[in-house]
Amino acid sequence: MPIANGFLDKKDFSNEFFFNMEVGFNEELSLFQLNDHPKPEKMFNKNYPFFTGSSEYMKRHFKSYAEFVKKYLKTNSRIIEIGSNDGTFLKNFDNSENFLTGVEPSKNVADIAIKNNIPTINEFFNTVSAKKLKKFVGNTDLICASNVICHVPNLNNLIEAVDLLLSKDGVFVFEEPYLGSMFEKVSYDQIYDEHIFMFSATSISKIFSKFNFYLVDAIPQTTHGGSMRYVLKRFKNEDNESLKKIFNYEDKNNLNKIDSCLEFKKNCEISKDNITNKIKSFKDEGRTICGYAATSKSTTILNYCNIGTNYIDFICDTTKEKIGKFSPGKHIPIRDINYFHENMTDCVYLFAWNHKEEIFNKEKNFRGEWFSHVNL
Ligand code: DWN
Repeated sequence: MPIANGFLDKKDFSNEFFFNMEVGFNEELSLFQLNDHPKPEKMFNKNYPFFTGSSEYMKRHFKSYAEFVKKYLKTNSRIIEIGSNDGTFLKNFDNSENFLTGVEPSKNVADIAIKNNIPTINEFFNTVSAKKLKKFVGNTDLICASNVICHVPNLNNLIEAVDLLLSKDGVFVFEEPYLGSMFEKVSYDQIYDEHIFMFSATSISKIFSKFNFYLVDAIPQTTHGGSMRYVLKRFKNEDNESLKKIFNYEDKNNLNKIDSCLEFKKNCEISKDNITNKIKSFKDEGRTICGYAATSKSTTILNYCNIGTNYIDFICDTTKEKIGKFSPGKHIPIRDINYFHENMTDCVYLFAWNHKEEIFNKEKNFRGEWFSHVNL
């Protein structure tokens, strides 16, 4: 696999980086994870091309996520967001009532947040940056993250950093793609270099209890094709019925055992055959195909299923940092959305299937066939 967000120029084709992507399951922690991964600096640097604010739906989601966590704040509480990207989440708080700090390793996205007056430190969140932060922010009542914790290879160090900064009755809340949803939808495109872990409530509870943090709530989210919001504290609440239900679901569906992974593996192979046969039949019928949204996820699909420019003419996307470049590994040209509007193909592979409502709403004039490896 190449770097999922490593969109590149023609001149860089010959020295493109590839790694062997393989997943494993840690039975002690019930943790689905990559066996090996590229160094974080290879992915999160001054050229990271993903901006949280690229989806209107996600902006609304972050507004309601901010409303949800406000109950944990006191006057003058400090909020830290790990992996704060362009500040889309933090901008829902008033910096004069609560003190905000974003910690974001990718310089280009951190710069956007700073430009929008969101105090942001351009660093990886770990015990080193946490010790520096502690000196000038002291204790924090709320630490949040979204689609970030699964990107951090050294979870032990991350939790130690949270422990260092979080006040005694502080709360750590984060959202991540959910293992149960990935298994149900066979959305194996959630697996790529950045996503080192695919969590379940069981794995989160087991990991954090080693550090005396307790999972006190888990709330399913529709974002990114099925995510889970986890709420962790240093002490246990009274029994939470909805959390119990989630643990029961995970038990019943063997999410804490390797058996569910082996079933998933078979389903991925079936999905790969189905999608390649579908694309081949479109071609045989003389229909043209393009991709919609050059997502990180599309890198997994295209490279795992060996789909290149022999099938897909171009991928359209709204991100200016991707437009004019080529997709990682398969080198499909990335065009802007106007190009798609002027050169509509007969069929469109929706790579951002997780944003389908937003995209279908924008593309009402498209009369051809949408398709994807998951049900649309
Ligand atoms: O965890 C991660 C999630 C949150 O975001 C990261 N590792 C990277 C990224 O994953 P992704 O690239 O699969 O994210 P999305 O949100 O599924 O796709 C974003 C891409 O889709 C951007 O390149 C913009 C594009 N897009 C578009 O062209 N038109 C998105 C929308 C909503 C649109 O209307």
